[in-house]
Amino acid sequence: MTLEEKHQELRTEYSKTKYNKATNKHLGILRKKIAKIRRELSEKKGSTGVGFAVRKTGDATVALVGFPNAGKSSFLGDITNAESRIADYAFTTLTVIPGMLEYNGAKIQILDIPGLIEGASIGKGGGRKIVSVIRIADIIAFVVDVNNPSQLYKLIDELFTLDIRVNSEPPRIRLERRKAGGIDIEANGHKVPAKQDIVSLLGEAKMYNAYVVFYQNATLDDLSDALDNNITYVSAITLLNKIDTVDRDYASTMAKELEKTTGMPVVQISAAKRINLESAKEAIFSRLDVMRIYLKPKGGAADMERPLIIRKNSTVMDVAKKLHSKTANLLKHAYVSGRSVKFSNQLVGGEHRLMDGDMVTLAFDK
Ligand SMILES: Nc1nc2c(ncn2[C@@H]2O[C@H](COP(=O)(O)OP(=O)(O)O)[C@@H](O)[C@H]2O)c(=O)[nH]1
Ligand SMILES: [Mg+2]
Repeated sequence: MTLEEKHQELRTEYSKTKYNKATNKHLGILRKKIAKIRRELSEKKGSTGVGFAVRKTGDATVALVGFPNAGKSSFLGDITNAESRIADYAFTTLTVIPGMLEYNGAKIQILDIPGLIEGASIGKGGGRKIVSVIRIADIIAFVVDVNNPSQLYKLIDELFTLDIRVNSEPPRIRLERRKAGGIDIEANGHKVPAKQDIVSLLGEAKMYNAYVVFYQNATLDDLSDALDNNITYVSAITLLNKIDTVDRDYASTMAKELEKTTGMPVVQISAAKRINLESAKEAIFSRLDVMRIYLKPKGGAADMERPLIIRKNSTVMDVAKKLHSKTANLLKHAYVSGRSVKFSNQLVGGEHRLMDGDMVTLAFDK
């Protein structure tokens, strides 16, 4: 059997297997096998690592992912300013259409990725290209037709076989190669696989001497993910579109169900009738894990129109680095007003953690 035939066979078995508690494990194994064959196929075709460049601009990037006709282009057109829309990028087998959304003072680049159709990416290297776009994205926004909600599961699985894990964290397992001494395992009281299984899995990766530390309960699948540097972890939200075409109760039942099974926020929208677009923007913004910091020059007024957009949990020093990468080490202290402090204009050091909406004045050594 050729690799292509094997791939097709596994996909057929996969799509015939119904989701339930009993088949869950089997499906997981199938997904792993499909991912492995797909990797081998793309290596054979010499297309591994052939990504393509999308210019990353703005404060953050969102990838729109969905089946054809789910409403991606309509949504992009709704929320991005036509004037600020950049010309389309054309690529040989894949086109990515970018738009810019301004929200809460942040410039958010939205990339419409057409062509993520079940199975279609295989063989043309298309899968790797999709991966290269998703890798530069901070989050994914799935666009799903409310009339066909199971699209969401298919999309998540499709990405899984492309080594993209949606809404999951990298396993907290430390792997340290050693020169000798065999495999040493530190379970730290967590539930971990049997030693012989760990040894044989590491053996497949040609790791015969290593120190393995678990910081969480883990399965062999988790360990296999920890061994793999090609896996991308990304968080996502779902836009459940075309709610104008169904009963309101039906739409909310579906939204709740998807939220429960996938653990991600689901926003009900209609791109065509422009329903709930504000909630969609808000959901995107809060999933981005960024915050707004208002900069106030000493003795001047803060610019309330253009906040600095920076990762949540950033410190005063992170802000200094983002503003003045070369002179950040000259930071003396800062004055902060807002939720992260008790008083307004409170004197803080570089290590102080800021919160969304804080106002900051930086003081540097001359
Ligand atoms: N009724 C309805 N139709 C929609 C909605 N959003 C998109 N459509 C229609 O669905 C079709 C596909 O939309 P499009 O944005 O091109 O989908 P894409 O292939 O995901 O980019 C078009 O005919 C749209 O007018 C919606 O919210 N409600
Ligand atoms: Mg489209």
